[in-house]
Amino acid sequence: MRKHRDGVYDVLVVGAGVAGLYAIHTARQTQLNVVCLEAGDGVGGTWYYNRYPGCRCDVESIDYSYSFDEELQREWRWSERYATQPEILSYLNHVAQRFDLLPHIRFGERVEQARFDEHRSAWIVQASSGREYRARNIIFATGSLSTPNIPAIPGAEHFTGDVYRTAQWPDSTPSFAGKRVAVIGTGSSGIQAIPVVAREAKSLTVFQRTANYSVPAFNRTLTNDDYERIVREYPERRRTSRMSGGGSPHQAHPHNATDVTAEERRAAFEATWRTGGVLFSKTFPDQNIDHTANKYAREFFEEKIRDIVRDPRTRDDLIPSDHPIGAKRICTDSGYYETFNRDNVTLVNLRHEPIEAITARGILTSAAQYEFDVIIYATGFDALTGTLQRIDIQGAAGMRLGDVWRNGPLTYLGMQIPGFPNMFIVNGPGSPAVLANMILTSEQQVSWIIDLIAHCSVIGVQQAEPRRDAAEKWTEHVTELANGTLLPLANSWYVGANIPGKPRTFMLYCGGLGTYTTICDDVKAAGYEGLVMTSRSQQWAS
Ligand code: NA7
Repeated sequence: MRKHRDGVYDVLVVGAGVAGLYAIHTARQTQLNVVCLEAGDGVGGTWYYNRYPGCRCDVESIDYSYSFDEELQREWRWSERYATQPEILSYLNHVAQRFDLLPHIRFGERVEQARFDEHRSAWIVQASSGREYRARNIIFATGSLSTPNIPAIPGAEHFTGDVYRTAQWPDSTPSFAGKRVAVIGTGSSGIQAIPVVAREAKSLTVFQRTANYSVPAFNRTLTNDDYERIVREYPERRRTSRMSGGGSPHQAHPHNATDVTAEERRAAFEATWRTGGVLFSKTFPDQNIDHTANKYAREFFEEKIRDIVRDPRTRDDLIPSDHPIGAKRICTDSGYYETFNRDNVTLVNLRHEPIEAITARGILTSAAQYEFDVIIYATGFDALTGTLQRIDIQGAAGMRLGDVWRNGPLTYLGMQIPGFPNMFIVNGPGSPAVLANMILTSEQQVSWIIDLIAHCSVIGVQQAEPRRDAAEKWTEHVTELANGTLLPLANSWYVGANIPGKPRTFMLYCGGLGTYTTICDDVKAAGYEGLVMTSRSQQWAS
């Protein structure tokens, strides 16, 4: 790998997940010297760590795959409609090998500090090995959901059984046969793991704090006929996805839920229910903005669940009552609700009996002491800001990211921060991130970032950062858009409510991937409007 003569890389990428791999590839294609530091021992990011049983992507595999290379797109065969974690991980390993990205990655190298040296216009990065790296530009491709949330439950350290975390699952899957297992958490991870663990364990007790909305995946294997059709339709499918709200080709009903008859409404909900998964949240265009439309969707959902779950009390406990459907990402399951009809499965509603402590033998709630051999934490992540705030990031004049974001994240287009020149984030706060297909959002943001870096190099600019007022305006816009929807109304990780003490602010851009892409393209076309660019001899703002 080449460096500049002064030992400074053009680009240092942090993280070798979906976005990081594409950043390495794009930097290389643009003739930039690039190095990537990855804390894990392999590529994959999210898909490297989340190895829990039942782990899958809730976006269809043919959409949740890179679109930048026609041949790659045509040659890779997904076996199922929703890919499992092992299949996605082998896909990402394939991409890393096929595009010769591995020589650029330093594995087992966690970034501990990144400090901007204003005189040299370079980032000085300290890594866990003790090595120091220097780069003109730093791209944090550290993922939206990469720092696990481990709740501080009193006594947790005294439990004498086995403890697992979905987000840090061991390489070899443990056997739960003959074991009494507890799962804490009923988000996407818990909902995927629970049916699989229940089939193996002697008993499974699910500790649920907030009931969630989950829609069956209707997963199936993909046939040769499917593939012929997919390859034929890919160009149009990708074009529609890139300009859509959520990065998938599926369109909402042409009318609002509040403007159609009860029969039409039912038929539309039934159709998206049968399509499967998160798409149910997009049945009608007004479903996430209008309380009445949302109520219709909730009522339909509730009927479905009441049809599946037999025990009346468990059924009631599984029906969400405190937030609109879609205000937390709808989960996608394979037999989740059916699992509660098994004799070996029990649901504990923590709203009725909160956890008081973990003891040597199990979990103590306000109502009972439960005994377990295994506790699985499926308790989510310190999302979007947590990973970056755990790194000591210092911008110009020693400004610390932790201080700048104390009251909530401030970004320009979700990719840059005033006072932090030549620093970029992919799928960070202020961007669509998980509200869209994250492979497409990664491609779009990385391409924009690398274009800007190349542009600066061509015109002799050493430093580029957003103006404070431009970042404030963008961040206000992100908040305003969210406030026009029902999305901030749940205590979700979207608003940081899952982490005690985290400032409550809706962190994602919810105007849709297509609109976001147009805005980013317009900013670029206007000569990177909103950025301050500094050369050795002059400084100008546009
Ligand atoms: P989530 O969706 O944040 O789910 C975490 C779950 O853990 C959720 O049910 C939480 O309840 C529960 N939780 C968190 N802390 C506690 C404590 N202290 N006690 C009891 N229960 C707790 O994370 P996932 O990993 O499942 O999914 C993350 C994303 O991955 C998902 O949105 C998809 O985009 C893919 P709460 O709801 O906070 O009451």
